[in-house]
Amino acid sequence: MVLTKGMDKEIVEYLYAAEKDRREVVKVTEKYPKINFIDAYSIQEKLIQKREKDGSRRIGLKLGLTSKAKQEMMGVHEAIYGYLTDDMLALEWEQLRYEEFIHPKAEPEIAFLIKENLHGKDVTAEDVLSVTQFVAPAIEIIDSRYLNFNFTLTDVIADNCSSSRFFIGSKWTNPKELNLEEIGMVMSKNGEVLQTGSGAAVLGHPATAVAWAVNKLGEMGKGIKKGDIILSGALSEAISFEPSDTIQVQFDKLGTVSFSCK
Ligand code: OOG
Repeated sequence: MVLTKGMDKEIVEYLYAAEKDRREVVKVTEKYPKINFIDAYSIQEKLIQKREKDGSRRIGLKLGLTSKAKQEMMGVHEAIYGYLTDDMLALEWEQLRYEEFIHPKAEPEIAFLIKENLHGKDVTAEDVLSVTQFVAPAIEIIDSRYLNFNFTLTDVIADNCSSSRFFIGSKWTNPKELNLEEIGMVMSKNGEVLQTGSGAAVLGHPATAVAWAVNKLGEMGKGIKKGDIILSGALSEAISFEPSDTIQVQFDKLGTVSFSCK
């Protein structure tokens, strides 16, 4: 860890202000090239603590870079995780206000709704499924605070993995009724299909991705809790959108989730 106390506070303020002011900023590693993943997760934690001081509540986790394609694009071999807070939850029946974002993109995801606490370092996909009450279709809105979504892994972890908003569809299914890796997905914008994918794109199985995050948290004595919502990672590339666009994600068996923007 190369981070000093003054440095972490400065970075947290920098990223927090960028989000509040809806402003793109230069990536953190331009100024602090030596910071590493451990530093980045520590900055992320402090950023969330700052949100909590301002009244937000942690309600779950999100995974990122879970697809091989995205890992190769970034030249990394590991996924990343960030936190979801209650103010990130967006509602399907309300239009998203474009002015609240910097340069948002939408990603298709499968959400896990957790019914029991789960901690450990050897947690498996089966363990995750056994504490999952429901799975649901979801859309994550990512909105990196960095200029043109240009960042290193360290930068994106510090920035809470570009988290911004998320939608959970209204159909909830018992995961035992499905083979999540076989679920197909089609994402369209204004009726035009732009992305397709399958559950297997998420580290082979979305529950494997969640197990990875639980084990990673386990290294720090943390875990996931009853009531958590977990976004298991994008099934395809993200797509950008503008005011008056409508994005729809249709999953085989899992249902549909959509939003429009104004
Ligand atoms: C990082 C977050 C990506 C995912 O599911 O891969 C992500 C980014 O591309 O901004 O959430």
